[in-house]
Amino acid sequence: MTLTLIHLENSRSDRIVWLLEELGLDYEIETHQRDPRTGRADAAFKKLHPYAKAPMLRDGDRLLIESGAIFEYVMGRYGDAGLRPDPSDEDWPDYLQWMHFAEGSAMLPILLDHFQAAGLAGPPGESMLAAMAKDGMADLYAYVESVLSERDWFAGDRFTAADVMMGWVVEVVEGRGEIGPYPAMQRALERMRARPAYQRAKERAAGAA
Ligand SMILES: N[C@@H](CCC(=O)N[C@@H](CS)C(=O)NCC(=O)O)C(=O)O
Repeated sequence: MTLTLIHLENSRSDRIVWLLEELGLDYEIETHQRDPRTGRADAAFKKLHPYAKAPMLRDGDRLLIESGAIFEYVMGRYGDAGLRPDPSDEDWPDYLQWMHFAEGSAMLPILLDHFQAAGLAGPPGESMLAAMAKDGMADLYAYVESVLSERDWFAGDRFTAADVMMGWVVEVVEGRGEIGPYPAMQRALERMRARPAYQRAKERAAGAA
């Protein structure tokens, strides 16, 4: 079995590198660059799949897209190293929620705000969409902060794959320069970054060619 992560620099595929390191699996990385002007993936990347988005994972003749699906696929097929609570576990509902929340809810207001700030919805800050994005982000940040104020990890008192999914979202908040008022999010990032698999993933993604 050779797993190949089709990796786009500075993207959601950072999550998959971290997950694969947490699981201790062998894998290769095929790195693609973003167009410096548009931020979009390069032409070779776009030819790989009819809905080419990072991350993509190749396993034999299968090519999967969608972060959460790739998480479930890899852990289901190659073992979860204890990072996926069993349905009988009291933390399972939280685990499920955060696994899906990361892409299903959290990224929407962040992307709306990103695009309106880039002027795609008229003058930045003036459209209805800008107001909607700002409200959505305020709700999102308050919710995540309240949960991380009560516990160390998204799905209870131990690290799970949901922390890898949501950890990337918290890194986006930090990357936007907006994490300052949120000490629980900051502490969560410190805990994540202290994990050896996280550090290996960063080195691996940076060195991948
Ligand atoms: N919900 C999808 C989102 C995938 C997505 O939008 N990926 C971005 C990178 S973070 C991408 O491929 N952008 C480059 C492009 O669209 O050309 C997932 O989690 O996999």
